[in-house]
Amino acid sequence: MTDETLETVLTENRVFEVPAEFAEHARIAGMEQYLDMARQATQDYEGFWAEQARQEITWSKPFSQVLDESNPPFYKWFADGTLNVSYNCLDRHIEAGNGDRPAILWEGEPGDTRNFTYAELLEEVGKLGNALKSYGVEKGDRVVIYMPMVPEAVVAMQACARIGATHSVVFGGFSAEALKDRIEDAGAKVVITADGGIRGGKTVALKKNVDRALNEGCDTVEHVVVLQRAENEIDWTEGRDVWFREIMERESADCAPEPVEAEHPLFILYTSGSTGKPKGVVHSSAGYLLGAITSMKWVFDIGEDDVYWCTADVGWITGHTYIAYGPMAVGATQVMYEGAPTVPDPGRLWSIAERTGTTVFYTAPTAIRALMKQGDEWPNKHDLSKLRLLGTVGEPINPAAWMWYYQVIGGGRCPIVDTWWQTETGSHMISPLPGAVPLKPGSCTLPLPGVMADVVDEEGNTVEPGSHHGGLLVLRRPVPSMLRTVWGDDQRYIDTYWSHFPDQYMYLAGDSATRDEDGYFWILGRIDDVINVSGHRMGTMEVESALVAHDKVAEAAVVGRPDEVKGNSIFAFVILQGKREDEDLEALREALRAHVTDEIGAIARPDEIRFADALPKTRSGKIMRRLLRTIASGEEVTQDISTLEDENVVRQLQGKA
Ligand code: 6R9
Repeated sequence: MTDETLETVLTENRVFEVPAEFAEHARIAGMEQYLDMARQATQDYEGFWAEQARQEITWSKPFSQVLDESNPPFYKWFADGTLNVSYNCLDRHIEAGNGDRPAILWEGEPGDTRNFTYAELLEEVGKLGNALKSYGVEKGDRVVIYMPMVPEAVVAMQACARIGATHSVVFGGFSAEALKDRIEDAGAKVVITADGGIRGGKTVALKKNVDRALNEGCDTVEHVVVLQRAENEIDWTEGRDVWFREIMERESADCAPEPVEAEHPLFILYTSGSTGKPKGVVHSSAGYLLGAITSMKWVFDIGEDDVYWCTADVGWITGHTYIAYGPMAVGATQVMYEGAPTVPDPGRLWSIAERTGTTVFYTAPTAIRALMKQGDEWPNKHDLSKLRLLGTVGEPINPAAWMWYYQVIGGGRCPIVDTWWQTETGSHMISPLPGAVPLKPGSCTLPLPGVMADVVDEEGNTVEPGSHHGGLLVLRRPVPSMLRTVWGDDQRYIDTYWSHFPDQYMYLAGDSATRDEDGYFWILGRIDDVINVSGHRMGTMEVESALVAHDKVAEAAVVGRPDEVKGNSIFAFVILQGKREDEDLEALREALRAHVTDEIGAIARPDEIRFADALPKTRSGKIMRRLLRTIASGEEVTQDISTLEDENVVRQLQGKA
């Protein structure tokens, strides 16, 4: 934890009560109701979740078992029940007479728009489901989705769910190399992609990346389904590649939803960890869906009159739970936007919010900070009076950005739900329920009912709220929506999340946190070598391995440096194979940045690269990362560097020698 964050936590004492007008219409209104639910969950944990699961999910076959803890930490929820997630997201709304309800109001970056009702979406999903089946995709087979932010990305995910295939969405900003690793790890049979995506006025060459990935391996892939979006020129492999719209034309929309077991893997989503290799986080069907539904209702307070908008990309967990599944499962109307928030000007999001009458808006602190920098004039040009609830996710929000969001965007009338959760937890874990819990800027406040979050010391003992000490953020009980394993690597699942405390199974989130005297949680940061860049997790080891893969690099160490907009920026210290004097360092910096972009994607591109003769290491050979973080932030080095082998290295790393 940085001293600065702890400082904020200890000095931020503003409290924003629930606006009476909001509480009046809220699903969960008043602290009493929240506490009541939380109490019920504590008293009868399984009973609480079983009741939610019976109420919120339409089952093909009802479950009789609730939580199976016989083989920890491989927990199972509702294991003898069967269901179909796509049925729960589409058919059941249509059967209830809501087929004409708008499901997706989509807007492309150039300004083109397309809307889908629930009935129209089901047709698309059915056709694609049938097409996938015609390519031999069966229940349990993996399909990789590498798409821009178009409605077809959601259609693709739902189509997999419909036939029981397990999807793995790869963010469109990842490189061919990163895509290849994920396709191979998942062993995908089909890849669904587009010719190109449109972002920031540029075309992202998705199909080209797929071709490159497939040329280098990925032997399991039999077909590539290509949506035409950017109309850029692409290569074509006859027999393997097929056009999305062509296959849709020939398929029937009639595709029966395949009932699957509650624990059937709905998807795999790769995320960064402490090692160089991304982890394939595996999510279940029923437990995951349940978390998506309950949080849509409790946290987003979603109702029939809402127009909901989550600005995340479907390539991240937020886009999975809060675009592709959650809003669909509760039958909401949602906005989906393809492009950059600043095209054609920094008022784009506010203009879309005005035109669509957005009522619930969910975005990341990094976006808020970036738009805040552009000035109030942009939001002020638009009528945002329909907004009633705002949300944030991805990283701690600093109080200044919180206040701007609250006042300038929310007009001082909309609660802000600061939602703490992770790829691994599948859905919100700690967040205000907006009609019940008073807000404090910068705090994600209290756990949702049924979430046994705690802050503990190294031995696993609770750190008392109000003690002004930080600790490890844990979940004391498994929740229905959390990951089931790491794809193909059960041991890594055990080691990463469940092995920290010797005699007990507690889920280790990998964040540090503290609680104030009201029991409010304040997230302080990661405890592992993961940095948070623009709300996205980036493993420092991943960037380091990309750098050392370059033939001029001998060694590299990557740390995060506090950044006003991104939260953290990527700072790399690089040791060359040859002599520094022999290189054009500026050109090499550019080459290394391009190299990392090629290996991982633009999100991993180092903002700063500093060359030195050696890295600071202890006598036992460990890289002194804390020292590197101090140096990267430009702060004075006050740490004890006497264990350092060569003290002169510090001056070099500071750029002074
Ligand atoms: C949903 C998502 C998870 C990590 C998590 C934490 C950070 C997310 C936060 C937050 C403070 C919040 N994080 N939400 N920190 N306040 N409201 O972001 O998933 O990409 O897996 O990242 O992000 O460090 O551990 P993911």
